[in-house]
Amino acid sequence: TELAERRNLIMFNPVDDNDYNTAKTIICAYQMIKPGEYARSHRHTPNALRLMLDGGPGIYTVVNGVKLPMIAGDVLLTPNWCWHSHYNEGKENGYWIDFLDVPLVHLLEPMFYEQDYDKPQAVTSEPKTHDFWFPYADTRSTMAQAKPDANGISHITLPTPAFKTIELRFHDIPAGKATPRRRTTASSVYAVTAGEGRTRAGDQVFEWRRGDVFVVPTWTPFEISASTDATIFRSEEHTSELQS
Ligand code: GTQ
Ligand code: FE2
Repeated sequence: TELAERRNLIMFNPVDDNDYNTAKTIICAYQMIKPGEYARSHRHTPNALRLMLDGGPGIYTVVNGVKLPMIAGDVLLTPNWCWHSHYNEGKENGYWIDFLDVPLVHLLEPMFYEQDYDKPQAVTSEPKTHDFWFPYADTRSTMAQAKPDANGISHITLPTPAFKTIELRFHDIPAGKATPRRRTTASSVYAVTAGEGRTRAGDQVFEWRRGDVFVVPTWTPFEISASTDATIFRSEEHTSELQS
């Protein structure tokens, strides 16, 4: 971590000469934080969010001075130009998935980045609830109220007014259920928080389970099916969405 900005593994799509993007407008990475470590504070114009996978007590992120816990299943936002740093004061490794719209900002051009390495970010508050923090316990209770669609799949969309182009959803797909085959102009990355299943995208099939990430390229027909009860998180970037 003295040499790298973050202990992260970026999931680039090995197509053409690409060496960075996960989807056309999104990069996705696994990030790890070991006990006693902290990821120093910086801010950038790309929007970022994290989906916590695994870890014990004492792992948290600080966004503009606000301290937010990171517990498995939690979603944490760091909207553009917010200072953010991550900490592990516990005994277990922490693992999460980062989603950033860096490739979109590359295309639009205004990439700005600032760092503040001299001291850890000062914590000014430690709220019980916050607009940038979606605890998994709340996600589960909201999901319990959701009415399954015609295919038996329940969805919730996280209220994220700070994000203008990224939509975040959780999907509960019961064992044996599947989405209809469809395609969309949106750019989507999916992360599995529970269960197992498969995604058929074009003529390729990907088996997945908890902790995995898969991407469906825009305008590729796909369907997602669960072999055990499964929960999938979707980060989708779109200006306006067209489906067929
Ligand atoms: O944690 O702030 O995977 O700035 C890539 C860029 C994580 C972060 C990444 C970042 C971060
Ligand atoms: Fe960052």
